[in-house]
Amino acid sequence: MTNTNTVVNEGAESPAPGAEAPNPAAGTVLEGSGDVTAPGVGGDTTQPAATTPTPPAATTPTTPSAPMAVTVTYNGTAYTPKDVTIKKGGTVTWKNSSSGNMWVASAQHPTHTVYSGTSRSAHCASSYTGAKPFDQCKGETTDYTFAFDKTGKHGYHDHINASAFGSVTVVD
Ligand SMILES: [Cu+2]
Repeated sequence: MTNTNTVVNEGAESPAPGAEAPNPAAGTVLEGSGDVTAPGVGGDTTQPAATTPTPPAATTPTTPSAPMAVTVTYNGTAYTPKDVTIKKGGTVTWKNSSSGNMWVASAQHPTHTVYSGTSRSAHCASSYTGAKPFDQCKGETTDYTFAFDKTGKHGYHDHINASAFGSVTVVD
């Protein structure tokens, strides 16, 4: 019998589990290393000012500006249109469609002082040299035009037939 020494090479030990102990330093949680500053904490959390979307400027219907020139027709008994509005510096032309004379004049009948501040006897006198009065100063079959540079509502009438009247509103 031959003993076969079966040499079992057992020497080979399994390599020491080289697994080295994990470096203790690694993964060490550095405690107290500071506050985990939450972003925004402490700071002024400036919220983007609640942006209230400004509605596109309330589209105010653009007021049609007053005209610079208006025509009023006089038929001998009434002015049409009776009340008109013009822009400051604008003019009103009274068309005399009657068969007779027309005498447009500022209120108040019979002195006509309201618009110009002077009376008919003064501003219609041939010697008058002041500003042109709002007074036709005589009856005419023709048209009459007057430029207004004073804002406000100015009443007028026909000096020949004072029951016919109207107004001119002058705006800036
Ligand atoms: Cu009058």
